[in-house]
Amino acid sequence: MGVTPAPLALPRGGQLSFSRVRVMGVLNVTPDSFSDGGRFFDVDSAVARGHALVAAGADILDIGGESTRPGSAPVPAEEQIRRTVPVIARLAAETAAPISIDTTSAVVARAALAAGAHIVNDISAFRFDEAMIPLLAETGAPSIAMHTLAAPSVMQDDPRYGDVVADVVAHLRERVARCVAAGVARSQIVLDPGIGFGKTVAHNLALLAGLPELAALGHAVLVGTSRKSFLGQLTGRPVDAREMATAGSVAASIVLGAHIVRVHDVDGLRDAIIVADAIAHGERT
Ligand code: PMM
Repeated sequence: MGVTPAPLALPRGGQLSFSRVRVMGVLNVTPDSFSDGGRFFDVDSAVARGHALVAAGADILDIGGESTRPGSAPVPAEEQIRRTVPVIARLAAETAAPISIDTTSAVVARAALAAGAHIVNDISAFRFDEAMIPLLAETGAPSIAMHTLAAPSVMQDDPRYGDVVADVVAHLRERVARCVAAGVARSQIVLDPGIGFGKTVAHNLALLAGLPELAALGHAVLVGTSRKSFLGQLTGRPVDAREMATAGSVAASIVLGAHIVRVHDVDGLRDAIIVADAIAHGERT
C-alpha cells in the first residue's frame, strides 16, 4: 500500500499526520456551487456548518468562495475574500481543525492564511496565478496541487489525453518540480488527480483505478469524488441522491491509495471511510 507520507507541517505549529485517512469537509461559501451552492452563503450559517462538519469528524475544513463547477466563471479576488475571510477567522478561532482555502488566487490565499487558514487548495496546481508558488515558498504553508485540464469555464469541452493516468501524473510531477525549484518543501505538497476537472467518465474511472501510480510519487494524495457528475452518469442519480455512489467511490479511492478524501456529507460517509481505511491499512487507533 506504499509508505505513509510525511505529516504536513501547519503554519503556527502543529501538524497533520496520515496515521489514518483524513476527511476534508467541504464548505462552499458560494451562491452557485455544484452541490451545495447557496446553502451556507451567510457567515453565521457557514460557521454553523463548519462546526457541524468538525463534530461529524472532519479533519480539515475546505472553505471556498468561488464555484468551480463546469462552465462557471471566475469570482474576483475581493469577492472571494469578502465571502471566505470572515468565516475562516471565526472557524480558526472556534475550532481546532486545520482549514484549507479553495482558491487559485494568491491574493485570496494570502488573506485566508492571515485570517487563520492553514492549507492552500489550488485546483489549477498553481498555474492560474503566477504569484501562488512564491507565496507558498514565502509562507511555508502546505498546499494541494490538483490537476485540471483547463479553466472551469471550458474544461469539459471535449477533454482529451494520450494516456490520462500518465498525463496527469507527469503534469503533477512537473508542478512539484517547479515548486521545489522555487523553494517549496516537497513534503508540504499534496497531489490530487482532479476528478471531474476536464475529464470524461472514462477518464475519471481510469484516474481512480490508477491512483497507485499517483501515490507512488510519495506525496499525500487527495481525492474528491463527492456527488460529482460521473457518479450521476454511472448510476442515473441526481446530485442530491449520490451519497451511496459517493461512498462507493470514496471507499475505492482509499483502498487504491488516497490519504485525504474531500466530501460534503462527513457524517454519512464516516463508516464507509473507517471500513475502507481498515481494509487498506489494518485497524488503526
Ligand atoms: N472539487 C471541487 C472543488 N475543489 N479541490 C480539490 N483539491 N479536489 C477536488 O476534487 C475539488 C476541489 C468541486 O466540487 P464542489 O463544487 O462540490 O466543491
